[in-house]
Amino acid sequence: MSGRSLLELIEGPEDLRTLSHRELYQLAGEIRDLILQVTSKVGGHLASSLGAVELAIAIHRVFRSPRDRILWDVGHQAYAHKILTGRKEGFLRLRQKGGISGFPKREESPHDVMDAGHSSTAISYALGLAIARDLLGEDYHVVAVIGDGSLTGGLSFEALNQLGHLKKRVVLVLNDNGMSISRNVGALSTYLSQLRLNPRYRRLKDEIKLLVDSVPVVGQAADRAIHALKERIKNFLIPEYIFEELGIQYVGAVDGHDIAAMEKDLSLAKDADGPVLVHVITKKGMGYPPAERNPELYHGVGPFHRETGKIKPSGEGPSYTAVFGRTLCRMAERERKLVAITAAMRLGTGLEEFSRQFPSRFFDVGIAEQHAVTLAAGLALGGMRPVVAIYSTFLQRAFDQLVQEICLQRLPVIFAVDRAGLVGEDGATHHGAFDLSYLRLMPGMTVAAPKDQEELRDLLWAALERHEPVAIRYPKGEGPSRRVDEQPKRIIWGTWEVLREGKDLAILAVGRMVENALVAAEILAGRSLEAKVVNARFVKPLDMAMLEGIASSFPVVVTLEENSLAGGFGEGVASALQSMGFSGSFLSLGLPDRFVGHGKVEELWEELGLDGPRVAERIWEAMKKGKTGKTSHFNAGEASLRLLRGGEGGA
Ligand SMILES: Cc1ncc(C[n+]2csc(CCOP(=O)(O)OP(=O)(O)O)c2C)c(N)n1
Repeated sequence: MSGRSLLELIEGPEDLRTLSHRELYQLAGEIRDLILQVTSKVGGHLASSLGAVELAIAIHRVFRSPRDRILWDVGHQAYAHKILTGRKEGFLRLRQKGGISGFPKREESPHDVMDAGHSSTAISYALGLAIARDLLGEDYHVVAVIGDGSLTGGLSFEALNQLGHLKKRVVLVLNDNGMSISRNVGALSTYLSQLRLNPRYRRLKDEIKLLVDSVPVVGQAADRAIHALKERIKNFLIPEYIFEELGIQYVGAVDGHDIAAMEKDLSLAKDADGPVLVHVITKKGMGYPPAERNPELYHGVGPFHRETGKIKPSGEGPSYTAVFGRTLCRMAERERKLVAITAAMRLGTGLEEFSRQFPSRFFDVGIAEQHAVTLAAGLALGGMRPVVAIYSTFLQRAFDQLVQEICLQRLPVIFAVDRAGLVGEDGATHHGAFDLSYLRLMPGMTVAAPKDQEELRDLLWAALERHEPVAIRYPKGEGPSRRVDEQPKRIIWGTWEVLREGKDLAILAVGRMVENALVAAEILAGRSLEAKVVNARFVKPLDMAMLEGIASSFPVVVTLEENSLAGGFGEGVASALQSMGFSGSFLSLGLPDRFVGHGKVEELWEELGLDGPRVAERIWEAMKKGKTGKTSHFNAGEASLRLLRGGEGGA
């Protein structure tokens, strides 16, 4: 092999066609190198993407993107696809503000068929595209690449059900590495590992068919009866493929790092006139030993040392997630009925230790948030105390279950809503921007948000004493607490906490924004504006007693939250103030009514005017205008300062 770079020659997928198989493997090595170079600096979905390099090459050689539509479920494994489709330079700015996204994104490239991020959507999208194609008389292939983990999501089954029925021409590529983020779980996973581990399975099927068919039939009269009997014997003896039972042809299993073998099977699938599933076996983390050894750790990883694989510490103090995990173990020691549920995020939600200490009380349900919530409802009906740990963005999937199965019946389930607020580099699909809005509207749901990790511990213990639904939302990463011991402090349920006294205005801040409010108050104090700062740790119900006191003694009330302003805490406070007859001015700061992109959290706060100095500036500006104008409504960027007199303002 020459020393020249092949990647340099690849401007688009068509450039792959001229390369020999030997060169393709060299190219795969160069792609892996680039992925490692970039993710070791900025983090990303490393192990999944390393596992899908040869797969991306084979697919792009057999199909013609963007004419043929290639869909990557979740999209976290699509780095090689990005690099092969004209974004190798852009890849250097992966996940950075203004740079390319870590997931497929339509605005980024015609090769990205849909915006992805949440799992188990690709088969539905693919079927939709295939129906549209046929109705419009167009001619292209639709290829959906889905992992064995994502196949466990209920949405995938709903789509398979209709795909097998309509028999549309779609190629499904099952990228099976035996892993979700953690080891994949469930009956389907066990079934797939049978197919994966036993290459004789397919041969056995063919052999039985041949054997039964070769038994001679004697005489005309016996012909039909014996034919029927033969079919029954075959059905009884042959281990059927679940997919074929659903009407989807099965091809494989094929080695997902053997480009030629995959090209052969993909070409076969391409020529079929109905739905085909190509079962591809890949190794998560392929080509980078630390990720091969521990694919769970390197699934979604922060910056790491490339030579040693050592992950760089992200900050001082324990993360909220770690405090949740540790506290839950202590709670489980005290409360024997406590059970913990995760939807395929054991590590991410901090439940690793719990799963080890209490294996019979730990449930990983797969990527199945709706089921996780309903399972919790069943467990609660059966007398258990379930704690469901799900990221804010993924809990969106279970909106209806939260309403119907939990709140309507006032079941005592605790929701640990991790990754609330901005998550940074994963961007729009992963920000926890809406949980306060969607949880607030549910009757009977208590919604709480700690200002730091210690308060998370205290809220969890306090929630265990309640016999009603409680959601506690907290952000990614570390907070202000440097050390968190295990002894909880008592919290009076439903109360807010005054952190700083002032007389000119009151800032009511939620969760991580409490710190920013304190910074803002300090800056405003330098301009002779004395701000009272309140830790509004209960978003629902509000601390009405404290709010009434504030409404009657402050001319200006400001709310600050890391949630969409639409339906968020600020709206709740505004309508409460209005019903109290508050006659002062109100300013509400939070996430705007648009999707926020990716970048470091601090950069995004800066862009949105939510870091301490910008919060101070926005309050200052709004109050300056308010003081001089004293009219009904002022705009301060995304925020508005309004008088809440005479039925005006509100939400
Ligand atoms: C609805 C939803 N829940 C959870 C996640 C988090 N998540 C991202 S990838 C992943 C595992 C996917 O496993 P698999 O499809 O097998 O892909 P692999 O990473 O193993 O290649 C999970 C749980 C998500 N993206 N969407």
